[in-house]
Amino acid sequence: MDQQKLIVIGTPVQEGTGRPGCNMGPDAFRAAGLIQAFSELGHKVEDRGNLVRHGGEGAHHDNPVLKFLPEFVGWTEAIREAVIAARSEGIPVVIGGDHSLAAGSLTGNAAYAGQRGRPFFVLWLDAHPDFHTLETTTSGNLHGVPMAYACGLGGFDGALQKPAFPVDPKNICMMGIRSVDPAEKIALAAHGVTVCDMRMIDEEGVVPLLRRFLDKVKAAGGDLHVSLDVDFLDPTIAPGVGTTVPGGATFREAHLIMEIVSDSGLVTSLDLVELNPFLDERGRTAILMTDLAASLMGKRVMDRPTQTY
Ligand code: 5AB
Ligand code: MN
Ligand code: MN
Ligand code: MN
Repeated sequence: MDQQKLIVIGTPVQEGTGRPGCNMGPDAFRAAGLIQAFSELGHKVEDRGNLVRHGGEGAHHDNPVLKFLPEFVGWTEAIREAVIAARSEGIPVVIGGDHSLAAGSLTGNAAYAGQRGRPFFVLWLDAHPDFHTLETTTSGNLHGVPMAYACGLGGFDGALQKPAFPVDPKNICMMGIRSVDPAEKIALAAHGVTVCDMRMIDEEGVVPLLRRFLDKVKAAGGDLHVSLDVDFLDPTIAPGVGTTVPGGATFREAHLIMEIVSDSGLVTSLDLVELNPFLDERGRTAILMTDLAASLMGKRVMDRPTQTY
């Protein structure tokens, strides 16, 4: 990847999960050396510090299980605004914070692309599709809704503004999926989202699945947003997250994805989400996530092509 300007935006959001701790995520990324790792790769890095959310007052929806809806609305607005501003200068790297922050980062980055007539693609690395609406969620935890919101699905009316440039569900590739609720299953199929679940990864491997998607992004001349949820990774290597699901991506699968996406030179924005330092073991999850982000931004063991005999 060529030298880029990376703009790091801390978003200490934790209201979207059922448990506290993700508010410490941005500082754990900094302690793990994220800023330095990016600089050492030759990028210009600007750390904009931690965002403060907007008010979100008055947001209401009839589903009684929803938790912290006004906070979610306030964060979404603040993040969208910050991301649009950052995107005009470089690559926004939003460090969370729980995955509800993607409601703002996806819609902000999609708006930037849409205003310039460029198609917008999403590589979603997660155990979960986060494809609930405010109507279908049964947990009420709003880190389960950002992808459906960004696609402009119904079921958010009255609570949130419809995105001006909704993400086309056919431009999404989800990988690592292994926990899907019934309503999400129906919505994903109805909207034609590409879901590479863990079985597909086991059978085919990450490389062909990823290459097919990257070829599509390249052919379309699109922007590419990567959203990396800690629980994409197997909990044995990444314990610092509230929503562990067994059977996740291995250390090498995750790095290989980052390396191949990095080689494509297509990435225009990134989210690093769901890190909960309170649940981590001596910073190992923060360090692994930081190393994956560095791989995505160009860190390599060797420069290719290596010599063969
Ligand atoms: B995460 C669940 N589908 O709606 C729900 O970690 C889990 O950002 C959501 O992917 C997980 O509560 C959200 C059961
Ligand atoms: Mn503001
Ligand atoms: Mn998620
Ligand atoms: Mn998840």
